Amino acid sequence: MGNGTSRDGFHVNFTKKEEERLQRRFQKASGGAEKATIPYLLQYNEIKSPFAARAMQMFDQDGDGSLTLEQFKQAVDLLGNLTSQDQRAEYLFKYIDLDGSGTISLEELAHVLPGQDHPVGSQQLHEVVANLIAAFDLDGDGELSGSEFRAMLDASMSAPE
Ligand SMILES: [Ca+2]
Ligand SMILES: [Ca+2]
Repeated sequence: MGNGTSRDGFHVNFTKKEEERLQRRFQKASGGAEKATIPYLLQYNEIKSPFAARAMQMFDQDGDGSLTLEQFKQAVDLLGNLTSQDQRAEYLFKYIDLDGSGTISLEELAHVLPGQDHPVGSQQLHEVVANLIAAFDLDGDGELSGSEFRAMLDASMSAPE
């Protein structure tokens, strides 16, 4: 891996104590391996919310459903910093809008959605994403604006996972 770069120049600030606690959690979740799967990590995360799962998926850069310690730390840091729903929505939007166009396209959304069973580029995934966009694309331009995205997020946050 050795992927030390993070988008947005996002950096991690933990006290020594927090850092050690996180490391212990990670060790438990990973059983000593280099990576730990997201469901295990979520068990040790006190911030239990649908957003926690999504945040972890965002840091799962290769989409294998597990995180390195470094990625886990970044996700936890993000969760600690984004406390309001507005901040979370804004962060997510910027994160997903890869080309900075101000709208989220099918490709951009497909890129961040893959979780366990949908490899990027699969037809199945594209259908899921196309349906998702269609459901919230109020102005019909085929992409999600900030407010359309927010509506989608609100809907997905309140839905039971
Ligand atoms: Ca875009
Ligand atoms: Ca739209």
